Amino acid sequence: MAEVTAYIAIGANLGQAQRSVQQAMQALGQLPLTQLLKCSSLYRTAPMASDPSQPTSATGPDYINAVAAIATGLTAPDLLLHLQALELAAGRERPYPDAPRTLDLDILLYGSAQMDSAQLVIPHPRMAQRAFVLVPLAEIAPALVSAAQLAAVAHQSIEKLLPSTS
Ligand code: PH2
Ligand code: MG
Ligand code: MG
Repeated sequence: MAEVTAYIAIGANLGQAQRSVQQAMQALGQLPLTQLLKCSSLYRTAPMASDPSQPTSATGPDYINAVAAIATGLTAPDLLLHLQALELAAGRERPYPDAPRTLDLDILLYGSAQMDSAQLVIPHPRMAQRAFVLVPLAEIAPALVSAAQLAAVAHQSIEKLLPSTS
């Protein structure tokens, strides 16, 4: 089975957010055909709007964010289905865009794949605009994030909470 290294962004800002993020990391390692390779530290970040022209759409408590690296034999669409099942199991609801959430799991990178379907766009189209993605990604995969990319998001508030446990 060919294995691909994929990077998953983890976020939560409802309920026991730190716990949800840590549990999600463990759950990623238990997906079929999948091993957990690396986890970033946990970070506290202010809610950001997905659409910068709608800055008020991001509301609610601060997020806990992290990034995990996995090796997986799942296809990207199958990985997405498993991530959505983990979100649902964590009580995820989707009342409106950027609504506070108990768990969000986004595929950032899937090997060197590029895809653009109605369900899945890889690399994640907004990753370069988000310190809450780039900072933890740079922690576990420094070669994947340039200094210029980090500088471009340096004004966004992000606070390292807990060191990585792996
Ligand atoms: N996720 C979003 C929108 N805004 N803001 C922060 N700080 N962290 C997130 O994970 C996040 C967000 C959409 O998924
Ligand atoms: Mg997201
Ligand atoms: Mg998502």
